[in-house]
Amino acid sequence: MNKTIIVSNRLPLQVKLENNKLDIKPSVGGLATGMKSVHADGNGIWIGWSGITDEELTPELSKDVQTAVSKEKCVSVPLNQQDVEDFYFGFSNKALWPLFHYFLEYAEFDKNQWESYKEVNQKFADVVLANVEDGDTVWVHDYQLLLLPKLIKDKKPNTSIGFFLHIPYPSYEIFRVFPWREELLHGMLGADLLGFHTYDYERHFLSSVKRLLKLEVRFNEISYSDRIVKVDSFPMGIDYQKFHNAALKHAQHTQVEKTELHRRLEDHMQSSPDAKIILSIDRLDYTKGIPNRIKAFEYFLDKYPQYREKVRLVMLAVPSRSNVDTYQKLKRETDELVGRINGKFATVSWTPIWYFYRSMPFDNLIDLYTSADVALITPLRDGMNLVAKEYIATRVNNDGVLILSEMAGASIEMSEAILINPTSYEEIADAIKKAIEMPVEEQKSRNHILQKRLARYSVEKWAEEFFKSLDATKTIREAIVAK
Ligand code: ADQ
Repeated sequence: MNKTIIVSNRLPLQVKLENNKLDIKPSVGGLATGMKSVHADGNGIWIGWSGITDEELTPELSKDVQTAVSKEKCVSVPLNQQDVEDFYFGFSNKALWPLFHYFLEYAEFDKNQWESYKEVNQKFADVVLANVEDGDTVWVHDYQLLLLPKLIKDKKPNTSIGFFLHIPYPSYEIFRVFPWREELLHGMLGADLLGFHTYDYERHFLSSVKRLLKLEVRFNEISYSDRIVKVDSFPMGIDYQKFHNAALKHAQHTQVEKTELHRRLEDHMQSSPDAKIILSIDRLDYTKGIPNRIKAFEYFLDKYPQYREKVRLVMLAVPSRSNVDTYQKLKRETDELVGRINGKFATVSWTPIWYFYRSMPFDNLIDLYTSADVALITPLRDGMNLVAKEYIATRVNNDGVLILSEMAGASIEMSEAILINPTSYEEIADAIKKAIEMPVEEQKSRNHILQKRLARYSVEKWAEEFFKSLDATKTIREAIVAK
């Protein structure tokens, strides 16, 4: 029986090693949810790194990891510390991530790290090749594995290979800067179907292929040696019901069932019923536009002083890649800005910004989403942005206002939100005012449309559409062979 193999940098598991004891839990991320039905189906497997380096494992523990992950239908790719340093923190996050998000000034193109990127992609390929058979389908995810499709296709041409990029694909003028640009494109073109979040990313990719590789492109199909590679956009959705139902349940929690955060937020609302909560949630990443958001909030408090003590920005920043220096700098800048603005405006009874630098459990995430009158999401670049969609899914009474950056892929499907240019403090400040003053009826009518759309195009639907399209490429391949 043919099977489906999912490949991503990390396995959908949280693997912890404490006192030589393994603790393995399924992770709850969006991708894991979207793939759940595919992964649970038949004899499919998921290949990726467990999060534990070779150096941390004795041969015995290494066997234990394989046995434990295989119970979850996963196979782990062994990576050593140097791989993680050069391939992940190095090339993936210091070259590809900034380049693809238009942060050229942060991109470092280090030849040794590029070599490591190639070696690690080969390590992933070795594990895939040891598990794949003719007729199987392989779905590769994200920017850490751009070379993998070709490494598989070259050895196993009779497999269907899909690739999905979770981050933006930059315009040709940005991509052409990359020193190993042709090799990277050839790596991606090993796939039969390449998926992007938006039509613009798809268009940018096709333009790079045309201009750098001089390949023939007809609509969204590329003639590549004796194959046709299809390119399409598949905007990723969320597990809508999970967020919506959690919010419904949240509203019925008894005093004992409420989390500490829930109670604190309720106290806040009771003590100042007119005060509005503006929420932002993101990984602490320079692409997410955190400093410009804080500065825009300062601008708002300066421009509209009547709202001082009437609004609070609750900002959750999840620690991310904290051993990369640009992320450390961003952390310092964020801490300083929050401190400065709180110092400038705070009164004995009011702190304008509540800033949490940590990861929070799902229940607390729901506490925050459901308590927020406004969600302020201002990335400078973002492949999609699922937080915007999750906020809308939790608005069980249909109220609440989403302010969303035009630079997030999600803005294409969420035009009922207040869309802003994240570099304009003026626009953000005016959007905050508009959001706070928006009549409830208008909030509801905007959110009603958004919710209907999000419920329909869920993450399961996204995976289903991708597979349908990948299956169709199989039919085209068979027709070409038959000719
Ligand atoms: P990310 O850059 O991580 O993803 P995003 O799409 O916003 O960004 O997803 C973040 C996820 O983490 C959300 O599902 C959110 O619920 C969760 N999360 C955020 N803060 C949390 C916290 N404190 N505790 C626990 N969970 C938290 C990349 C791309 C995006 C793209 C996604 C999916 O950069 O543009 O939308 O992949 O393709």
